[in-house]
Amino acid sequence: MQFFGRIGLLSIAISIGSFAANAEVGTSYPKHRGDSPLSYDAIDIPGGDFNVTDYRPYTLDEYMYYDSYAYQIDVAIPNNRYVGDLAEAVANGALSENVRIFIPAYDVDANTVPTGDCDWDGVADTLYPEHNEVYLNGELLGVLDGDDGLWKFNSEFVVPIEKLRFPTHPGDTAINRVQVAIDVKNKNAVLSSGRVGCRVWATSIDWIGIKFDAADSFLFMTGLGGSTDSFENSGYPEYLRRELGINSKIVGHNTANGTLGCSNGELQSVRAHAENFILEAKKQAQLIGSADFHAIGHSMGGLDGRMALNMLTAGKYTAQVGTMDGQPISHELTIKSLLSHGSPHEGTVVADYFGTRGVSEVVADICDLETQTWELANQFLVSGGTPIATIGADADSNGDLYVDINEVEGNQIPAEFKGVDTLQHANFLYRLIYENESVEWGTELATVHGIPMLVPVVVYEPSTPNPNDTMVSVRSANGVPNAVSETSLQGKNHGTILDTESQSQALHIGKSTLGWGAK
Ligand SMILES: [Ca+2]
Ligand SMILES: [Ca+2]
Ligand SMILES: [Ca+2]
Ligand SMILES: [Ca+2]
Repeated sequence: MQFFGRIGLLSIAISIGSFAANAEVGTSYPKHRGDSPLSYDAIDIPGGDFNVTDYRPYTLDEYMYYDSYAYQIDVAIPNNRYVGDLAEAVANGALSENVRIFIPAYDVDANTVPTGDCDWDGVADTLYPEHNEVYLNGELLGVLDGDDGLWKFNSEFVVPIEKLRFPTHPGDTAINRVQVAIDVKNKNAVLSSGRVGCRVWATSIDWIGIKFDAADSFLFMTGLGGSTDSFENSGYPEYLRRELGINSKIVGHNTANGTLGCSNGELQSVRAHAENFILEAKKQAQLIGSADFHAIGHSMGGLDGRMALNMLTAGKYTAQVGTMDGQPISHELTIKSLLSHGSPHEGTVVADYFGTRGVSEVVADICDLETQTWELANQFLVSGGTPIATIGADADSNGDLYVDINEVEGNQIPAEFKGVDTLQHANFLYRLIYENESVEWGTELATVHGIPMLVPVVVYEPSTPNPNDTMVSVRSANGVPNAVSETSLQGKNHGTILDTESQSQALHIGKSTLGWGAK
């Protein structure tokens, strides 16, 4: 028996993996300027949770004595890393309790007691070692350490995170002010003549860095139809915020329509969703000042997520996450993990069935959910080592091969719709998946007007029992090659696979295998 649909599958290997053409330059930030032997990128890449200033004419990289100004160094350092509620984030471990401030300083004569007659009156004055005070947002943190003629990497300034200013809304920028007052003690020294101030010491500062650690936030990927409703009504984002202190963003999309056509195996609509997702992820990265995310996909969203991982493996995608001394900082967009809820990783016979009825020609999304598409896609779709965890479910909680009114509660196909009893439809789909491996157009030899010829017929390939959530089988939902975790829930349908019980399972999986909440 031959299957018409398989011809198109050859194209999948070509279309997957052809994204390198979209490659952008990777992480970029201003180059270090200055004389200290240690650049800031020895600490971390600037941007996100590392705010740096390196280039300020007449301020940084200048050998400076005290003068009439209160502070010889006075810099405003932007912080655009949005972490939501600060206290909530710290309490849940999503944000470090402390901030560390780095200041490489040259020629801080902290250990030399000078002698001299600064006011020329013949009487030796009481003078002091170099005492350079460091302030954050007007509050004294301590003094710079160092020695004569040497660069000293000052990294001892550790302050509670509450002292640092954070943006209160995504897209906002907070300003933190770091000030250094040079040779304060000699500036205020009372000399033998009664005069005040003796110009003794000078110092030079190369750059100032403010470092904290924040956990990566979540991007929710919506299922078939792209509506954000399912996540918005699930309480899922709120649950993760309460439990982990981490904010999230729901990414929706349009339904890919028939203009994409249905060429089995090309994954045109999955790719269109993934491209849209990457675009939205870049926007979110710019708004929150971080290009690292964990992705959570429902239904088709999980497939879009795998395509996005494939695209990120094939080429670099970057997002501007902030600025440093007025220059842009770009980070590589990184999806740290993917968790899918009820995603048909091996396709679904529901799509096959509708495919044989012409629906795939109208809705390209259906086309990309067919089983034969994923038979081959799973061989080519690589995730670049990103951990993927999957959750599937069997809606038939009592195993009587019938989904009753309770078992379809919260499902996309409810027991009743506008006064019509639709329970039979849910049961039709449950049995369709339960009993069949695939539904495809095939051919059979028939005699037409006395002439033997191949005629198209719909072929049901029977399956071993295939428990499912009325849309996706447990096996398909857990069908990602090399998943780090596979979970099968009992008594959850395609809608309730996002419910509170499922969410607490997800949280456990996310924390134990996907690095959720890690800073
Ligand atoms: Ca004197
Ligand atoms: Ca000095
Ligand atoms: Ca510098
Ligand atoms: Ca049942």
